[in-house]
Amino acid sequence: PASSVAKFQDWRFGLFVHWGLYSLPARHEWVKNRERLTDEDYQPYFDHFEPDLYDPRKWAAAARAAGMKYAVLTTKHHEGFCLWDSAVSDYTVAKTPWGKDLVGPFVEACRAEGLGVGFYHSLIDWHHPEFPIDLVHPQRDDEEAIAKAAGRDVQVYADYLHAQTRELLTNYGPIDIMWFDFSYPGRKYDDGRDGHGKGRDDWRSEELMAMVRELQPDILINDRLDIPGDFVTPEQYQPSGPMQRDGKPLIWEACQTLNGSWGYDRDNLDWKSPDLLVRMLVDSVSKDGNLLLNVGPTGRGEFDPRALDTLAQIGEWFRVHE
Ligand code: FUL
Repeated sequence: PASSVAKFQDWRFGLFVHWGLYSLPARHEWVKNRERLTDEDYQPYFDHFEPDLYDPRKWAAAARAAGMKYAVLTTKHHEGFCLWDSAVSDYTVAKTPWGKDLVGPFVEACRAEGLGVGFYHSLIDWHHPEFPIDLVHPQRDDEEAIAKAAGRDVQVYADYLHAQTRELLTNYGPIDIMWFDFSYPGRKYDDGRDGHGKGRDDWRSEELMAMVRELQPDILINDRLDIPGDFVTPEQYQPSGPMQRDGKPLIWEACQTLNGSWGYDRDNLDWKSPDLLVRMLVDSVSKDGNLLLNVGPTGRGEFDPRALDTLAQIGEWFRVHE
């Protein structure tokens, strides 16, 4: 709806939060993939997931003070771990030592701070038993795993995806943004074999989008379902001007990291300066877009002091210039 678009464009600046089991190894949210980790290798992060420092009111307050107007949380990233107590999965926070929902307190904290709320949800799932081993799967080089996975049915996974999306958009009140993520296209192996890349037919994207709109009539949906959405999502780059397609303006939101990684990456020292980030924000706004700036909380659930300091300095820029 036009009113949701107007609100979104008025917000301009949001917080992206990438949080999951990968926050424990603290070396990029693709760690399972990059290091070809098996479910078994990855299990210790699940068994030790206990974010005792989690206080989303602190996150929301830091976002607000930085001039941000909305926040988008990863309810599930590619690793498949669910930050809420999903009825259709055991691979959830409810089954870890922490034992309770993380999404509800996040939504409440954002609302209390006057922030809009969005859910990032991965269409990729490196844990689900029916998610095919495609060319970009952690087990892509493991012949035995590939042979075992031969009969996997992505439609069973799609049912799961739809059921989880329904839970998320039913149980937490009004949600402003649904940010689906699929980051690699369907491809074939060099010898022509199907690489099991996925797209709209695998996710049943039209049906999924219709359900999202039915459950949350005012929501905005991004463009990563392999069908057009309400806004487009340039990732880690700034477009050269106002974005458009066929001569018509597009609603857009650039997403950017603090240091190149979305998940907490403790030893990565490549931090963008607050000055550069302010320039990125000004650049986005001057081109009629939004900026969604990411923080990857630690495994214990707090923002790294370097992230907090950066947010505070952006807030200081607002204080001086607003
Ligand atoms: C990408 C994902 O693969 C990254 O891990 C991150 O979530 C980014 C925002 O989208 O496509």
